[in-house]
Amino acid sequence: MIARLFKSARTPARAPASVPAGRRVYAIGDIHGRHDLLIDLLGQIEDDDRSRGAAETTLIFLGDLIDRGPDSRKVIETVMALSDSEMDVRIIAGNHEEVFVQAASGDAKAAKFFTRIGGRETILSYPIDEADYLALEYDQLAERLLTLIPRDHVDFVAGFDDAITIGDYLFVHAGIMPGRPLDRQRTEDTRWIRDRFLDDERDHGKVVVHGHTISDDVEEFDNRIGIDTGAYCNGRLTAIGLEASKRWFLCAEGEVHEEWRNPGTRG
Ligand SMILES: [Mn+2]
Repeated sequence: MIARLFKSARTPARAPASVPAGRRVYAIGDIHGRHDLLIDLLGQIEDDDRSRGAAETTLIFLGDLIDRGPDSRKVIETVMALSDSEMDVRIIAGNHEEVFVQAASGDAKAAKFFTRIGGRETILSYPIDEADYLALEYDQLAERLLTLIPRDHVDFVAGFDDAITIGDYLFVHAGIMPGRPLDRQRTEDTRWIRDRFLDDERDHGKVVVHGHTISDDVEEFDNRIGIDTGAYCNGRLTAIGLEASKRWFLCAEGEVHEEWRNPGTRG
């Protein structure tokens, strides 16, 4: 972590990154079932957007909307409603969305893995008793998920993007594989990568805005900006705002329940 703090000081200065004239972009980090923080942050973004005057505004979700926190179903419903509204909404799939879609499609192995990474809380946000849930074997659980989770939720999540480019910025869930062309990135990297990306000091051609790896505060470097501030475990959900070469951050803060920090496995 110390090495990362000194990274930006060693990187030579270059022209500031920007988004095209007339555009304004907000990107929201990993929500992980914290519907309360999402509603708070969306309110802040609405006020901020209005106060900055007219622009073509885009709202980006950086993935991991679900799991670990208590209200994943409500998060999906809220984001579905937003994407059906007039607003320009773009949503990136995180590693948790990838496993959710596999588990909700009847795959028992995926269902087992899902429950190990906080999917238990997502499942229990749908109408099933905890006792019923605990009584199911994984193949039974996978079958139950086919009807428990509405198909329109699964189809919605399955349609999320892998990466979005706007101006000098690239938005992805986890990061990119350094040295590989940005238009030839693999989803296993953009959804799952950690240290090989986080520790790399090269100019990637775009400033990479990402979530996935939690930090206590925003990690802002010349080549990447990490905004996963740990909604479920630190009680902080962060958004970045971008316009021309300006950059700013908004944050919703709330309490953390101890059980969210320790997503249980089944049985
Ligand atoms: Mn993630």
